[in-house]
Amino acid sequence: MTRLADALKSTAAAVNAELDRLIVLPDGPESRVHEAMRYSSLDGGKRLRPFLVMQSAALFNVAEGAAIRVACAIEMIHCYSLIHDDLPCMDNDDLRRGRPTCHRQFDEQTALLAGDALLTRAFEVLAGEATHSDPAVRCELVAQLAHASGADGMVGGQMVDLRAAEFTMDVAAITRLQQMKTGRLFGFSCEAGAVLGKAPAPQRQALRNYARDLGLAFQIADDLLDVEGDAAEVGKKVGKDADAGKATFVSLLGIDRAKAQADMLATQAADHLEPFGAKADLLRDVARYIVERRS
Ligand code: GRG
Repeated sequence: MTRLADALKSTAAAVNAELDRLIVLPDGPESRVHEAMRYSSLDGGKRLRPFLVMQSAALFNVAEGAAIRVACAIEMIHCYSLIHDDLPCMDNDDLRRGRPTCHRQFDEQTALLAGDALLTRAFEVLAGEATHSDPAVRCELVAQLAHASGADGMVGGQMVDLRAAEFTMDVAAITRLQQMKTGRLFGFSCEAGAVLGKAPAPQRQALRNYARDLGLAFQIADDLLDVEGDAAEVGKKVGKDADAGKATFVSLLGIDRAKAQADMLATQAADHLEPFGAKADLLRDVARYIVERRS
């Protein structure tokens, strides 16, 4: 998988360089929030969502300079969600991406504001003319990202997660929760290239199908890492789900069936890419990587 490792590395470098340009440090006292935004978004993470944006955009020969802005916008949303998820009122975590969480490094108020500011900056970037010459395309990206990350998507999924003890969380309920909480951002990332490239409906649908299976495979792998992973390697605390008595794919299916399910979903995800031929090979590779990763 050197081909994938090299491609992930080069996307991460491009994302870092663009985020560095997009989140500048001003002179005034407000610079503390910019510092916290940079702390939590530069130099860290696997950059999976940006990678999916860049690869889906490449399928339609979209200019890299446009795609990288969308890649950074989705990463900003993802980083905001991690900052807020780590806060004392949520998971109260000390470690993220192998470093102190934002509120530990700065303080709770600054972390809250840094998350808010990354969230809003993401939409400012999408709305910028450099993202696409057609305002209708920019508008569609803004609307889709808002839908994916808001109360009908990631935030809604987090709400269901917080209320999980009130309901019977069977496999169907966990699947719905995870599709909202993590799946929708993967969905946006995979479809964004098709939106930028004004791709026809069947190709957009193929990418949506790929994203649906990939997102679930990712979440099952994440649940497995929480049981089997090593905190130093994963870069965050593990064993949290069991400690919290949470129902997960692993607690419901058991380790072996969860692994088999993740493996089947990764294969199925790759199968949806058939219309794109060899051009989608890196997207196929990443589906496999997502279930085999150690962090
Ligand atoms: C408005 C308070 C408030 C919250 C926003 C917190 C939140 C809504 C949603 C939580 C979303 C969340 C943290 C989901 C977990 C998804 C997940 C497994 C993240 C880790 O993703 P990776 O493995 O991480 O891609 P890296 O570090 O590689 O980017």
